[in-house]
Amino acid sequence: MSVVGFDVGFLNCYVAVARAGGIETVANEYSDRCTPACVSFGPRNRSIGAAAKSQVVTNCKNTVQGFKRFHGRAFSDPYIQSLKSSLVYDLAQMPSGTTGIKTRYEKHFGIEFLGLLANDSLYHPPQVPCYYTDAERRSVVDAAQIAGLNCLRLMNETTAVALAYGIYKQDLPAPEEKPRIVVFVDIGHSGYQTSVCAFNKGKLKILATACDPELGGKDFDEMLVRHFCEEFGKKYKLDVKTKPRALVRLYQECEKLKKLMSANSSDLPLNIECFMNDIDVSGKLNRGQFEEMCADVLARVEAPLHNLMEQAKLKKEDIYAVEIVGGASRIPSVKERISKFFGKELSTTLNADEAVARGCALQCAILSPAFKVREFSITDAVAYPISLKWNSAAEEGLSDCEVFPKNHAAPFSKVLTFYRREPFSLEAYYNTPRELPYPDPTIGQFVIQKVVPQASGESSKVKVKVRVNIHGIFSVSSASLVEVQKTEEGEEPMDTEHRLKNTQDKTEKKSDQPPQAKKPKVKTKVLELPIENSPQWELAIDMLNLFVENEGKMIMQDKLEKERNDAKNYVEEYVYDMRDKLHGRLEKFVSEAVNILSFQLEDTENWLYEDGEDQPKQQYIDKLAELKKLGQPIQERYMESEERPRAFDDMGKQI
Ligand code: ATP
Ligand code: MG
Ligand code: K
Repeated sequence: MSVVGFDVGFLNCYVAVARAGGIETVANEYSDRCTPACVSFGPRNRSIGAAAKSQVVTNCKNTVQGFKRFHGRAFSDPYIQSLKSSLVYDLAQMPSGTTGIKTRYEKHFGIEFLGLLANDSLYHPPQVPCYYTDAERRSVVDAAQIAGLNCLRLMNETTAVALAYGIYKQDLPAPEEKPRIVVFVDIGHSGYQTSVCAFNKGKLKILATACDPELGGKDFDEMLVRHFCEEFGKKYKLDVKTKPRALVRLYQECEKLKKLMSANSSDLPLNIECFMNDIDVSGKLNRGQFEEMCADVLARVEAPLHNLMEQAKLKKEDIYAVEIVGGASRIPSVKERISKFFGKELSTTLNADEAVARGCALQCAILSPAFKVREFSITDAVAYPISLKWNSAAEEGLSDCEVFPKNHAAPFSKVLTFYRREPFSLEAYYNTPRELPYPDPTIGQFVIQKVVPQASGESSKVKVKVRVNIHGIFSVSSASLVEVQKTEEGEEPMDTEHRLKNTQDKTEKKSDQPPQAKKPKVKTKVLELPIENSPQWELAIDMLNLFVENEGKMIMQDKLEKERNDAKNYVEEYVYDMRDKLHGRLEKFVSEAVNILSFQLEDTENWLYEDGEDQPKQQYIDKLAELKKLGQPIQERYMESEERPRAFDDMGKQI
């Protein structure tokens, strides 16, 4: 068994494995530690990672990138609708109302289906941006399940970075001392996240997070693309936006140019051959011009930092270090702005690309009994305040209550007490809708079933446990009814309709009854109540099963397709190899049969490009056997003649 940490980015994926010697970032089949977050659908099979990325231009309609932003989003979401026009591939509405992607396969794929990137043992996705909502998180957990992974913990990206930073530090303040406060900044391709974290020996606590989910490397690319579209429009009279292929190529070249500009402030060229209508295009740009055209993007760097410090109620002097990670954190003017904001040099002690994956692998190693890792406790923070509302029996109307305020510690459970005679429902929602990435603040509906009055006819006391779990997902995790069996004197206090009680996981088992309320002759029995859970945009279980089944089929199909292709390649190789040899070292050993074989080889070559281009595997196997039947005797004659002199040699030596 191995435990693996995954950073599935908007653009890039990194995978780290826990080994006896420590954490190691692993390379993919191309010996590259960075794998593009890309899936391409060919006529028969999928390719993933670098193989898929190589098809963004040639198979642009069926090659999907940047799917991270669709998790748990309704198709009708205005954000999703606004993206549609800028995507090369098409989106589709799934039966549940969520977003899917249209591909050349008959089916439309739910995002869960794509988010997985499962390839051998390499890709498991337990990491999300800290600003992900409940629905987005559930979608990623589903994706992991479809990929056949046991997701130990869905981790916030900046929390993973904080763990990677803290676990090896020997000089953290003792538990009773003032904690060391570190700010983490991750700027990737799509999103910008910051968190402020308090470290003591053996533990970390996220104090606050702030972000701009729409600020990242892609925005700088966008500015460059816009600039060159305009320039090429004037210079070459080309309307680049009308040709998806040209546009995709321009994006690729602009990204390269952007990276070069991080290391170089002089004029840099951008050349693309045969760009559109057989025209070669070229342009140039320097860092000063780049910064000027990106002024609006750069101006957005500070707001999340302000927000972060305000939430944490910290002063800049309280900050021990500012650690930056993520590819776009390498842009000099981004660094400058962050550094200026805090009035200090930034630290780059972590690997900017791999820190998230390494932190996730560390977390898995801590959670897994198979590894002995230094104890390190991680307390994360709730991203958006969560409220519950319900129909109030007493007040004849709607009541609500904030159960988890913003930045509340997580994972965490709380118990609410209700007095009811019949089943009732709770609705969980985010109470600051304007903070959310989408308009619908609903988290889910939870119906507490089988509630009955007491034998006396009075309301029953119902305890409901609500929880934000280790993945950062909210649920009503259990409910129970307290049945009072005998009351001889006194009655249960019923002053409040509901009471909120905090029970950190460790102390959960303690009795909820205030000791004074206990009367000696009262006997109570606790009955577990069933809960009907309907989280918003939930992937229904039959859908999930269908996806799991389809994934199995697709893996099988990918495997069969690979075998078919291999069989075809063997035929092709044999044709070229034998043809060379027939004109080379085999020439002397052929009889009239050579002509037949030569013809056959040529025939087969033509066949491979015509009817034989797309045949079942067996056809290629048969074809190869046919050729070998003719080729084998010739090769045998050759082998014999090679062996003969050597045999004499050996005998000669013996004498
Ligand atoms: P996200 O975290 O938003 O989901 P991601 O994890 O895929 O995305 P990263 O791999 O951290 O993103 O960063 C990729 C981005 O960083 C790209 O926009 C890339 O162009 C940019 N980038 C990488 N290296 C450099 C560099 N040297 N200079 C400027 N930008 C860079
Ligand atoms: Mg990232
Ligand atoms: K462990």
